[in-house]
Amino acid sequence: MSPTAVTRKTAARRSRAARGKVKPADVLIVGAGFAGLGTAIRLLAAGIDNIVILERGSEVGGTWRDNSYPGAACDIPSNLYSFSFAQNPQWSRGYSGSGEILGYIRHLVAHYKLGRLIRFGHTVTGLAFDAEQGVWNASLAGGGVVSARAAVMAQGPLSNASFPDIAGIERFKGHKIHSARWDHGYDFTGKRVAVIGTGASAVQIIPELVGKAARLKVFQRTPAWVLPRLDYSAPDWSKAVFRRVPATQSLVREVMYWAHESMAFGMIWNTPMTTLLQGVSSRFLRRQVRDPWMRRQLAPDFRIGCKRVLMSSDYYRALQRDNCELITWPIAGIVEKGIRTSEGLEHQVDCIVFATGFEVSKSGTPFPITGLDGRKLGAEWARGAQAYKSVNVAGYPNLFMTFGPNSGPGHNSALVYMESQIDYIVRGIGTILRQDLKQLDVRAEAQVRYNKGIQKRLATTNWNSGCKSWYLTEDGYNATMYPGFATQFKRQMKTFAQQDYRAL
Ligand code: N01
Repeated sequence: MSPTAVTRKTAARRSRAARGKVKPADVLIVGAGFAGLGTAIRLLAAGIDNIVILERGSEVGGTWRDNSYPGAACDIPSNLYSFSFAQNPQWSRGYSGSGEILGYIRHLVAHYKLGRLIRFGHTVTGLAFDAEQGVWNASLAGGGVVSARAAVMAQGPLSNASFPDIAGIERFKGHKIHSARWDHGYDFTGKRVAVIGTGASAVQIIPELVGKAARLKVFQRTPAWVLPRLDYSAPDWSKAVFRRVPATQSLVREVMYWAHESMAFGMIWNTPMTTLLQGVSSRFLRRQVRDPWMRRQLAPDFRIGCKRVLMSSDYYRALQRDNCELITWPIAGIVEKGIRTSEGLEHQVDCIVFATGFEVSKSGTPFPITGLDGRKLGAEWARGAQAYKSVNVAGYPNLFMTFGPNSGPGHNSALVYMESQIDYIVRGIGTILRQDLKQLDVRAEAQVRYNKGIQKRLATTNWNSGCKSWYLTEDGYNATMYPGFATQFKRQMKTFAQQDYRAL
Protein backbone atom coordinates (compact mmCIF):
# COMPACT_ATOMS: atom_id res chain seq x y z
CA MET A 1 0.00 0.00 0.00
CA SER A 2 1.32 3.46 -0.84
CA PRO A 3 2.09 5.93 1.99
CA THR A 4 -0.72 8.19 0.69
CA ALA A 5 -3.21 5.32 0.91
CA VAL A 6 -2.04 4.60 4.47
CA THR A 7 -2.45 8.27 5.40
CA ARG A 8 -5.94 8.34 3.85
CA LYS A 9 -6.91 5.17 5.71
CA THR A 10 -5.56 6.55 9.00
CA ALA A 11 -7.38 9.86 8.49
CA ALA A 12 -10.65 8.01 7.74
CA ARG A 13 -10.24 5.86 10.86
CA ARG A 14 -9.45 8.93 12.97
CA SER A 15 -12.52 10.80 11.73
CA ARG A 16 -14.77 7.73 12.24
CA ALA A 17 -13.33 7.47 15.75
CA ALA A 18 -13.94 11.17 16.31
CA ARG A 19 -17.58 10.67 15.32
CA GLY A 20 -17.73 7.84 17.83
CA LYS A 21 -18.50 5.19 15.21
CA VAL A 22 -15.60 2.89 15.95
CA LYS A 23 -16.22 0.19 18.55
CA PRO A 24 -13.70 0.67 21.36
CA ALA A 25 -10.77 -1.71 21.46
CA ASP A 26 -10.39 -3.86 24.56
CA VAL A 27 -7.03 -2.35 25.43
CA LEU A 28 -5.05 0.66 24.34
CA ILE A 29 -1.37 0.81 25.21
CA VAL A 30 0.62 4.04 25.12
CA GLY A 31 4.16 3.31 23.91
CA ALA A 32 5.87 0.53 21.96
CA GLY A 33 8.96 0.08 24.12
CA PHE A 34 9.76 -2.93 26.30
CA ALA A 35 6.78 -2.33 28.61
CA GLY A 36 4.12 -1.75 25.94
CA LEU A 37 5.25 -4.64 23.77
CA GLY A 38 5.64 -6.96 26.78
CA THR A 39 2.09 -6.11 27.88
CA ALA A 40 0.78 -6.87 24.39
CA ILE A 41 2.60 -10.23 24.32
CA ARG A 42 1.14 -11.30 27.66
CA LEU A 43 -2.35 -10.06 26.75
CA LEU A 44 -2.21 -12.10 23.53
CA ALA A 45 -1.09 -15.14 25.53
CA ALA A 46 -4.17 -14.63 27.74
CA GLY A 47 -6.43 -14.60 24.67
CA ILE A 48 -6.97 -10.81 24.62
CA ASP A 49 -6.17 -9.60 21.13
CA ASN A 50 -8.30 -6.51 20.50
CA ILE A 51 -5.34 -4.28 21.33
CA VAL A 52 -4.12 -0.96 19.94
CA ILE A 53 -0.59 0.28 20.67
CA LEU A 54 -0.14 4.02 20.13
CA GLU A 55 3.48 4.96 19.47
CA ARG A 56 4.63 8.53 18.86
CA GLY A 57 7.82 7.45 17.04
CA SER A 58 8.21 5.65 13.75
CA GLU A 59 10.03 2.69 15.28
CA VAL A 60 9.60 0.41 18.28
CA GLY A 61 12.13 0.29 21.12
CA GLY A 62 11.49 3.34 23.32
CA THR A 63 14.59 4.24 25.31
CA TRP A 64 16.71 1.73 23.32
CA ARG A 65 15.66 3.38 20.07
CA ASP A 66 16.40 6.85 21.44
CA ASN A 67 19.65 6.15 23.30
CA SER A 68 22.00 5.28 20.46
CA TYR A 69 24.99 7.33 21.65
CA PRO A 70 28.41 5.72 21.18
CA GLY A 71 29.01 3.19 23.93
CA ALA A 72 25.27 2.92 24.84
CA ALA A 73 24.81 -0.37 26.64
CA CYS A 74 22.85 -1.84 29.49
CA ASP A 75 24.51 -1.96 32.89
CA ILE A 76 22.51 -5.05 33.84
CA PRO A 77 23.60 -8.37 32.27
CA SER A 78 21.60 -9.22 29.13
CA ASN A 79 20.55 -12.62 30.43
CA LEU A 80 18.67 -10.74 33.14
CA TYR A 81 17.76 -7.66 31.10
CA SER A 82 15.38 -9.54 28.81
CA PHE A 83 11.98 -11.18 29.28
CA SER A 84 12.03 -14.52 31.11
CA PHE A 85 9.41 -15.78 28.62
CA ALA A 86 11.53 -14.77 25.61
CA GLN A 87 15.16 -15.51 26.40
CA ASN A 88 17.76 -14.85 23.77
CA PRO A 89 20.56 -17.44 23.53
CA GLN A 90 22.38 -15.25 21.01
CA TRP A 91 23.48 -12.34 23.27
CA SER A 92 26.98 -11.53 22.04
CA ARG A 93 28.22 -10.01 25.31
CA GLY A 94 27.64 -10.09 29.03
CA TYR A 95 26.30 -6.53 28.83
CA SER A 96 24.89 -5.94 25.35
CA GLY A 97 24.92 -2.65 23.51
CA SER A 98 21.82 -0.64 22.62
CA GLY A 99 21.85 -1.84 18.99
CA GLU A 100 21.68 -5.47 20.06
CA ILE A 101 18.96 -4.75 22.61
CA LEU A 102 16.97 -2.94 19.92
CA GLY A 103 17.48 -6.00 17.68
CA TYR A 104 16.00 -8.17 20.47
CA ILE A 105 12.98 -5.84 20.72
CA ARG A 106 12.45 -5.98 16.95
CA HIS A 107 12.69 -9.76 17.14
CA LEU A 108 9.90 -9.77 19.77
CA VAL A 109 7.72 -7.70 17.42
CA ALA A 110 8.29 -10.11 14.53
CA HIS A 111 8.03 -13.30 16.59
CA TYR A 112 4.80 -12.35 18.36
CA LYS A 113 3.38 -10.61 15.25
CA LEU A 114 2.87 -7.32 17.11
CA GLY A 115 3.33 -5.06 14.08
CA ARG A 116 -0.37 -5.28 13.19
CA LEU A 117 -1.29 -3.79 16.61
CA ILE A 118 0.99 -0.75 16.48
CA ARG A 119 0.01 2.67 15.11
CA PHE A 120 3.19 4.67 14.60
CA GLY A 121 3.24 8.45 14.56
CA HIS A 122 0.34 8.56 17.04
CA THR A 123 1.19 10.96 19.86
CA VAL A 124 -1.25 10.79 22.75
CA THR A 125 -2.04 14.27 24.08
CA GLY A 126 -4.59 13.31 26.70
CA LEU A 127 -6.56 10.46 28.24
CA ALA A 128 -10.11 10.91 29.54
CA PHE A 129 -12.43 8.36 31.12
CA ASP A 130 -16.04 8.16 30.01
CA ALA A 131 -17.71 6.69 33.11
CA GLU A 132 -21.04 6.16 31.33
CA GLN A 133 -19.50 3.96 28.63
CA GLY A 134 -16.66 2.57 30.77
CA VAL A 135 -14.18 3.63 28.11
CA TRP A 136 -10.88 5.54 27.99
CA ASN A 137 -10.58 8.04 25.13
CA ALA A 138 -7.07 8.90 24.00
CA SER A 139 -6.86 12.16 22.08
CA LEU A 140 -4.13 12.37 19.48
CA ALA A 141 -1.91 15.18 18.29
CA GLY A 142 -3.29 16.24 14.92
CA GLY A 143 -6.85 15.22 15.86
CA GLY A 144 -8.75 12.01 16.34
CA VAL A 145 -9.53 9.80 19.29
CA VAL A 146 -8.78 6.16 20.05
CA SER A 147 -11.06 4.47 22.58
CA ALA A 148 -10.64 1.32 24.63
CA ARG A 149 -12.13 -0.34 27.69
CA ALA A 150 -8.78 -0.38 29.44
CA ALA A 151 -5.69 1.79 29.02
CA VAL A 152 -2.08 0.92 29.82
CA MET A 153 0.52 3.65 30.31
CA ALA A 154 3.80 2.33 28.91
CA GLN A 155 5.36 5.58 27.73
CA GLY A 156 8.48 4.99 29.85
CA PRO A 157 9.88 7.10 32.68
CA LEU A 158 12.98 8.14 30.74
CA SER A 159 11.48 9.17 27.41
CA ASN A 160 11.84 12.95 27.45
CA ALA A 161 15.42 14.21 27.13
CA SER A 162 16.19 17.01 29.55
CA PHE A 163 18.37 19.98 28.64
CA PRO A 164 19.55 21.63 31.86
CA ASP A 165 18.37 24.99 32.98
CA ILE A 166 21.76 26.70 32.44
CA ALA A 167 21.83 30.43 31.71
CA GLY A 168 22.74 31.26 28.10
CA ILE A 169 22.21 27.75 26.69
CA GLU A 170 20.49 29.23 23.61
CA ARG A 171 23.45 31.54 22.93
CA PHE A 172 25.93 28.76 22.13
CA LYS A 173 26.90 28.94 18.44
CA GLY A 174 28.54 25.50 18.26
CA HIS A 175 26.89 22.10 18.00
CA LYS A 176 24.61 20.79 20.80
CA ILE A 177 23.84 17.10 21.22
CA HIS A 178 21.75 15.36 23.89
CA SER A 179 22.80 11.83 24.87
CA ALA A 180 19.26 10.55 24.23
CA ARG A 181 18.96 12.22 20.80
CA TRP A 182 22.37 11.44 19.33
CA ASP A 183 23.41 13.17 16.12
CA HIS A 184 25.14 10.41 14.17
CA GLY A 185 25.99 12.84 11.38
CA TYR A 186 28.34 14.92 13.55
CA ASP A 187 32.01 14.06 13.17
CA PHE A 188 33.89 14.49 16.46
CA THR A 189 37.30 13.93 14.87
CA GLY A 190 39.68 16.71 15.83
CA LYS A 191 36.96 18.72 17.64
CA ARG A 192 37.03 20.42 21.05
CA VAL A 193 34.17 18.80 22.93
CA ALA A 194 32.52 19.39 26.30
CA VAL A 195 30.42 16.77 28.10
CA ILE A 196 28.08 18.09 30.79
CA GLY A 197 27.07 15.43 33.30
CA THR A 198 28.76 12.38 34.80
CA GLY A 199 25.80 9.99 35.22
CA ALA A 200 25.10 6.54 33.74
CA SER A 201 24.97 7.84 30.15
CA ALA A 202 28.08 10.06 30.44
CA VAL A 203 30.34 7.29 31.74
CA GLN A 204 29.52 5.27 28.64
CA ILE A 205 29.95 8.19 26.21
CA ILE A 206 33.21 9.66 27.57
CA PRO A 207 35.46 6.62 26.89
CA GLU A 208 34.18 6.60 23.28
CA LEU A 209 34.56 10.33 22.62
CA VAL A 210 37.99 10.65 24.16
CA GLY A 211 39.40 8.51 21.36
CA LYS A 212 37.99 10.77 18.66
CA ALA A 213 37.94 14.35 19.91
CA ALA A 214 41.03 16.54 19.92
CA ARG A 215 40.15 17.74 23.44
CA LEU A 216 37.45 16.57 25.80
CA LYS A 217 36.33 18.60 28.80
CA VAL A 218 34.12 16.78 31.29
CA PHE A 219 31.98 19.01 33.53
CA GLN A 220 31.15 17.19 36.73
CA ARG A 221 28.69 18.53 39.29
CA THR A 222 28.52 15.52 41.62
CA PRO A 223 30.94 12.56 41.55
CA ALA A 224 29.24 9.17 41.73
CA TRP A 225 30.17 5.77 43.13
CA VAL A 226 31.63 3.63 40.35
CA LEU A 227 32.02 -0.15 40.29
CA PRO A 228 33.82 -2.12 37.56
CA ARG A 229 31.63 -3.64 34.86
CA LEU A 230 32.76 -7.21 34.28
CA ASP A 231 31.84 -7.46 30.61
CA TYR A 232 32.85 -10.37 28.38
CA SER A 233 32.29 -11.60 24.87
CA ALA A 234 29.96 -14.63 24.91
CA PRO A 235 31.73 -17.66 23.40
CA ASP A 236 29.99 -19.62 20.62
CA TRP A 237 29.84 -22.77 22.74
CA SER A 238 27.77 -21.06 25.46
CA LYS A 239 25.33 -19.74 22.83
CA ALA A 240 25.02 -23.27 21.44
CA VAL A 241 24.39 -24.71 24.91
CA PHE A 242 21.73 -22.03 25.64
CA ARG A 243 20.09 -22.77 22.28
CA ARG A 244 20.02 -26.54 22.69
CA VAL A 245 19.24 -26.66 26.42
CA PRO A 246 17.25 -23.49 27.32
CA ALA A 247 17.15 -24.60 30.97
CA THR A 248 20.88 -23.75 31.23
CA GLN A 249 20.18 -20.14 30.31
CA SER A 250 17.32 -20.02 32.83
CA LEU A 251 19.76 -21.31 35.43
CA VAL A 252 22.34 -18.62 34.58
CA ARG A 253 19.57 -16.02 34.75
CA GLU A 254 18.52 -17.32 38.16
CA VAL A 255 22.09 -17.11 39.48
CA MET A 256 22.40 -13.53 38.17
CA TYR A 257 19.03 -12.64 39.70
CA TRP A 258 20.07 -13.77 43.18
CA ALA A 259 23.52 -12.15 42.85
CA HIS A 260 21.77 -8.83 42.12
CA GLU A 261 19.22 -9.41 44.89
CA SER A 262 22.06 -9.75 47.40
CA MET A 263 23.30 -6.28 46.37
CA ALA A 264 20.07 -4.80 47.79
CA PHE A 265 21.44 -5.35 51.31
CA GLY A 266 24.12 -2.74 50.71
CA MET A 267 22.51 -0.50 48.10
CA ILE A 268 19.02 -0.01 49.52
CA TRP A 269 19.78 0.03 53.24
CA ASN A 270 22.73 1.20 55.29
CA THR A 271 24.30 -2.04 56.46
CA PRO A 272 27.83 -3.40 56.84
CA MET A 273 27.49 -4.40 53.17
CA THR A 274 27.10 -0.68 52.30
CA THR A 275 30.49 -0.06 53.91
CA LEU A 276 31.89 -3.07 52.06
CA LEU A 277 30.59 -1.84 48.66
CA GLN A 278 31.94 1.66 49.35
CA GLY A 279 35.30 0.05 50.18
CA VAL A 280 35.31 -1.89 46.89
CA SER A 281 34.44 1.26 44.92
CA SER A 282 37.05 3.38 46.76
CA ARG A 283 39.71 0.74 46.17
CA PHE A 284 38.76 0.68 42.47
CA LEU A 285 39.15 4.47 42.35
CA ARG A 286 42.55 4.29 44.10
CA ARG A 287 43.81 1.57 41.74
CA GLN A 288 42.57 3.29 38.59
CA VAL A 289 43.46 6.93 39.35
CA ARG A 290 47.03 7.71 40.37
CA ASP A 291 46.76 11.45 40.95
CA PRO A 292 45.55 12.07 44.55
CA TRP A 293 44.00 15.44 43.63
CA MET A 294 41.94 13.88 40.86
CA ARG A 295 40.96 11.05 43.20
CA ARG A 296 39.65 13.59 45.68
CA GLN A 297 37.59 15.25 42.95
CA LEU A 298 36.09 11.91 41.99
CA ALA A 299 35.26 10.75 45.52
CA PRO A 300 31.54 10.89 46.36
CA ASP A 301 30.42 12.36 49.68
CA PHE A 302 27.13 10.50 49.99
CA ARG A 303 26.16 6.93 50.78
CA ILE A 304 26.49 4.35 47.98
CA GLY A 305 23.11 3.54 46.42
CA CYS A 306 21.68 7.01 47.19
CA LYS A 307 22.18 7.93 43.51
CA ARG A 308 22.46 5.32 40.80
CA VAL A 309 25.72 3.37 41.13
CA LEU A 310 27.70 3.58 37.89
CA MET A 311 29.13 0.45 36.29
CA SER A 312 32.20 1.18 34.18
CA SER A 313 35.69 -0.24 33.81
CA ASP A 314 36.96 2.40 31.37
CA TYR A 315 35.56 5.72 32.65
CA TYR A 316 38.38 6.57 35.07
CA ARG A 317 40.99 5.56 32.47
CA ALA A 318 39.34 7.85 29.88
CA LEU A 319 39.43 10.82 32.28
CA GLN A 320 43.20 10.43 32.61
CA ARG A 321 43.92 10.52 28.89
CA ASP A 322 46.16 13.44 27.86
CA ASN A 323 43.40 15.07 25.78
CA CYS A 324 40.83 14.87 28.61
CA GLU A 325 40.22 17.31 31.45
CA LEU A 326 37.89 16.91 34.42
CA ILE A 327 36.34 20.22 35.43
CA THR A 328 34.65 20.46 38.80
CA TRP A 329 34.10 24.19 39.02
CA PRO A 330 30.35 24.87 38.85
CA ILE A 331 29.04 26.01 35.46
CA ALA A 332 28.16 29.70 35.63
CA GLY A 333 26.67 29.88 32.16
CA ILE A 334 26.93 29.00 28.51
CA VAL A 335 28.28 31.63 26.14
CA GLU A 336 28.58 31.87 22.35
CA LYS A 337 31.85 29.96 22.18
CA GLY A 338 31.60 27.58 25.09
CA ILE A 339 31.06 27.20 28.81
CA ARG A 340 31.96 29.68 31.56
CA THR A 341 32.72 28.29 34.99
CA SER A 342 32.26 30.11 38.26
CA GLU A 343 35.97 30.94 38.72
CA GLY A 344 35.66 33.08 35.58
CA LEU A 345 37.27 30.82 32.97
CA GLU A 346 35.73 30.42 29.52
CA HIS A 347 36.15 26.94 28.04
CA GLN A 348 35.85 27.30 24.28
CA VAL A 349 34.48 24.22 22.51
CA ASP A 350 33.02 23.22 19.13
CA CYS A 351 30.38 20.92 20.56
CA ILE A 352 28.57 20.43 23.87
CA VAL A 353 27.23 16.97 24.70
CA PHE A 354 24.44 17.16 27.26
CA ALA A 355 24.48 13.88 29.22
CA THR A 356 22.09 15.53 31.64
CA GLY A 357 19.33 12.94 31.91
CA PHE A 358 15.60 13.06 31.48
CA GLU A 359 12.49 14.88 32.59
CA VAL A 360 11.12 12.27 34.94
CA SER A 361 7.44 12.52 35.90
CA LYS A 362 7.92 12.17 39.64
CA SER A 363 5.07 14.58 39.92
CA GLY A 364 2.42 15.36 37.34
CA THR A 365 1.72 13.18 34.31
CA PRO A 366 3.20 13.12 30.77
CA PHE A 367 -0.13 14.39 29.37
CA PRO A 368 -3.45 15.33 31.01
CA ILE A 369 -5.31 12.32 32.44
CA THR A 370 -8.92 12.91 33.44
CA GLY A 371 -10.65 10.35 35.64
CA LEU A 372 -14.03 10.09 37.40
CA ASP A 373 -15.93 13.37 37.95
CA GLY A 374 -13.36 15.33 35.96
CA ARG A 375 -10.53 14.76 38.43
CA LYS A 376 -7.06 15.39 37.01
CA LEU A 377 -4.23 13.04 37.86
CA GLY A 378 -1.61 15.73 37.15
CA ALA A 379 -3.12 17.95 39.86
CA GLU A 380 -3.43 15.07 42.33
CA TRP A 381 0.21 14.15 41.73
CA ALA A 382 1.53 17.72 41.73
CA ARG A 383 3.38 17.15 45.02
CA GLY A 384 4.48 13.63 44.15
CA ALA A 385 2.96 10.61 42.48
CA GLN A 386 1.37 7.64 44.24
CA ALA A 387 -0.53 4.53 43.18
CA TYR A 388 -1.72 1.18 44.48
CA LYS A 389 1.02 -1.44 43.95
CA SER A 390 2.46 1.01 41.39
CA VAL A 391 -0.20 0.15 38.75
CA ASN A 392 -3.64 1.59 39.69
CA VAL A 393 -4.83 4.94 41.01
CA ALA A 394 -8.17 5.44 42.80
CA GLY A 395 -10.60 7.51 40.71
CA TYR A 396 -9.06 6.32 37.42
CA PRO A 397 -10.81 3.01 36.74
CA ASN A 398 -9.47 0.59 34.11
CA LEU A 399 -6.19 2.54 33.90
CA PHE A 400 -2.96 0.62 34.46
CA MET A 401 0.64 1.77 34.65
CA THR A 402 3.96 0.18 33.92
CA PHE A 403 6.92 1.77 35.74
CA GLY A 404 4.28 3.51 37.85
CA PRO A 405 5.08 5.23 41.16
CA ASN A 406 7.56 3.42 43.42
CA SER A 407 8.39 0.54 41.12
CA GLY A 408 12.00 1.49 40.32
CA PRO A 409 14.85 -0.84 41.24
CA GLY A 410 18.34 0.28 42.20
CA HIS A 411 19.97 -3.13 42.36
CA ASN A 412 18.20 -5.52 39.98
CA SER A 413 16.85 -5.65 36.43
CA ALA A 414 14.00 -3.23 35.65
CA LEU A 415 12.56 -5.93 33.41
CA VAL A 416 12.00 -8.25 36.37
CA TYR A 417 9.81 -5.59 37.98
CA MET A 418 8.15 -4.80 34.66
CA GLU A 419 7.26 -8.44 34.01
CA SER A 420 5.47 -8.82 37.31
CA GLN A 421 3.58 -5.54 36.74
CA ILE A 422 2.56 -6.77 33.29
CA ASP A 423 1.20 -10.06 34.62
CA TYR A 424 -0.76 -8.13 37.26
CA ILE A 425 -2.15 -5.79 34.60
CA VAL A 426 -3.19 -8.73 32.41
CA ARG A 427 -5.08 -10.16 35.39
CA GLY A 428 -6.80 -6.78 35.98
CA ILE A 429 -7.79 -6.39 32.35
CA GLY A 430 -8.90 -10.05 32.20
CA THR A 431 -11.18 -9.32 35.18
CA ILE A 432 -12.74 -6.32 33.42
CA LEU A 433 -13.39 -8.25 30.22
CA ARG A 434 -14.48 -11.54 31.81
CA GLN A 435 -16.87 -9.90 34.26
CA ASP A 436 -17.91 -7.34 31.62
CA LEU A 437 -17.19 -4.47 34.04
CA LYS A 438 -17.54 -0.82 33.15
CA GLN A 439 -15.29 0.16 35.99
CA LEU A 440 -12.61 -1.58 38.01
CA ASP A 441 -11.41 1.10 40.38
CA VAL A 442 -8.97 0.59 43.22
CA ARG A 443 -10.37 1.72 46.57
CA ALA A 444 -8.85 4.94 47.89
CA GLU A 445 -8.30 3.41 51.34
CA ALA A 446 -6.34 0.50 49.84
CA GLN A 447 -4.13 2.97 47.96
CA VAL A 448 -3.55 5.12 51.06
CA ARG A 449 -2.72 2.04 53.15
CA TYR A 450 -0.28 0.80 50.51
CA ASN A 451 1.48 4.16 50.20
CA LYS A 452 1.78 4.71 53.94
CA GLY A 453 3.70 1.42 54.04
CA ILE A 454 5.89 2.38 51.07
CA GLN A 455 6.79 5.84 52.41
CA LYS A 456 7.50 4.44 55.89
CA ARG A 457 9.87 1.88 54.41
CA LEU A 458 11.49 4.49 52.14
CA ALA A 459 12.38 6.71 55.09
CA THR A 460 15.15 4.34 56.15
CA THR A 461 16.63 3.69 52.70
CA ASN A 462 19.85 5.03 51.20
CA TRP A 463 17.85 6.91 48.51
CA ASN A 464 16.36 9.10 51.21
CA SER A 465 19.67 9.65 53.02
CA GLY A 466 20.35 13.19 51.84
CA CYS A 467 21.76 13.24 48.30
CA LYS A 468 20.03 14.86 45.31
CA SER A 469 18.89 12.51 42.56
CA TRP A 470 16.24 12.13 39.88
CA TYR A 471 14.51 9.68 42.20
CA LEU A 472 13.31 12.54 44.42
CA THR A 473 11.10 15.56 43.85
CA GLU A 474 12.51 19.00 44.70
CA ASP A 475 11.10 18.69 48.22
CA GLY A 476 12.56 15.24 48.76
CA TYR A 477 9.51 13.01 48.13
CA ASN A 478 10.44 9.64 46.67
CA ALA A 479 7.82 8.56 44.13
CA THR A 480 10.25 6.52 42.11
CA MET A 481 11.86 3.62 43.93
CA TYR A 482 10.48 0.42 45.48
CA PRO A 483 11.93 0.00 49.00
CA GLY A 484 12.57 -3.71 48.99
CA PHE A 485 13.85 -6.74 47.16
CA ALA A 486 12.66 -7.61 43.65
CA THR A 487 11.42 -10.86 45.21
CA GLN A 488 9.11 -8.88 47.55
CA PHE A 489 7.85 -6.77 44.66
CA LYS A 490 7.16 -9.90 42.60
CA ARG A 491 5.34 -11.50 45.53
CA GLN A 492 3.02 -8.51 46.06
CA MET A 493 2.20 -8.44 42.33
CA LYS A 494 1.25 -12.14 42.34
CA THR A 495 -2.00 -11.51 44.23
CA PHE A 496 -4.78 -9.60 42.58
CA ALA A 497 -6.95 -8.77 45.59
CA GLN A 498 -10.32 -7.90 44.09
CA GLN A 499 -11.62 -6.82 47.51
CA ASP A 500 -9.27 -3.81 47.18
CA TYR A 501 -11.23 -2.72 44.08
CA ARG A 502 -14.69 -1.35 43.44
CA ALA A 503 -16.23 -3.25 40.51
CA LEU A 504 -19.16 -1.80 38.58
O1 N01 B 1 21.13 10.97 33.55
P1 N01 B 1 21.36 11.30 35.11
P2 N01 B 1 21.70 9.77 32.70
N1 N01 B 1 24.82 21.34 35.43
O2 N01 B 1 20.18 12.12 35.51
C1 N01 B 1 24.33 16.27 35.47
C2 N01 B 1 19.28 5.15 33.06
N2 N01 B 1 20.40 4.70 32.26
O3 N01 B 1 21.20 9.94 31.31
O4 N01 B 1 24.51 14.32 39.63
C3 N01 B 1 25.73 20.38 35.55
O5 N01 B 1 21.67 10.09 35.91
C4 N01 B 1 23.98 15.53 36.71
O6 N01 B 1 24.68 16.03 37.82
P3 N01 B 1 24.14 15.73 39.35
C5 N01 B 1 19.60 5.00 34.54
O7 N01 B 1 18.45 4.64 35.24
C6 N01 B 1 20.58 3.38 32.26
O8 N01 B 1 23.13 9.59 32.90
O9 N01 B 1 22.66 15.93 39.31
N3 N01 B 1 25.46 19.07 35.53
C7 N01 B 1 24.40 14.11 36.31
O10 N01 B 1 25.77 13.92 36.45
C8 N01 B 1 20.03 6.37 34.89
O11 N01 B 1 19.92 6.66 36.26
C9 N01 B 1 21.60 2.87 31.54
O12 N01 B 1 24.85 16.72 40.18
C10 N01 B 1 24.18 18.72 35.39
C11 N01 B 1 24.02 14.07 34.84
O13 N01 B 1 23.96 15.41 34.39
C12 N01 B 1 19.12 7.20 34.01
O14 N01 B 1 19.06 6.49 32.79
C13 N01 B 1 22.47 3.69 30.84
C14 N01 B 1 23.15 19.67 35.25
C15 N01 B 1 22.66 13.45 34.62
O15 N01 B 1 22.68 12.16 35.07
C16 N01 B 1 19.60 8.57 33.70
O16 N01 B 1 20.99 8.53 33.35
C17 N01 B 1 22.25 5.06 30.85
C18 N01 B 1 23.52 21.03 35.29
N4 N01 B 1 22.59 21.98 35.20
C19 N01 B 1 21.20 5.54 31.57
N5 N01 B 1 21.97 19.00 35.13
C20 N01 B 1 21.72 1.41 31.56
O17 N01 B 1 22.77 0.90 31.35
C21 N01 B 1 22.26 17.69 35.18
N6 N01 B 1 23.59 17.52 35.35
C22 N01 B 1 20.53 0.56 31.84
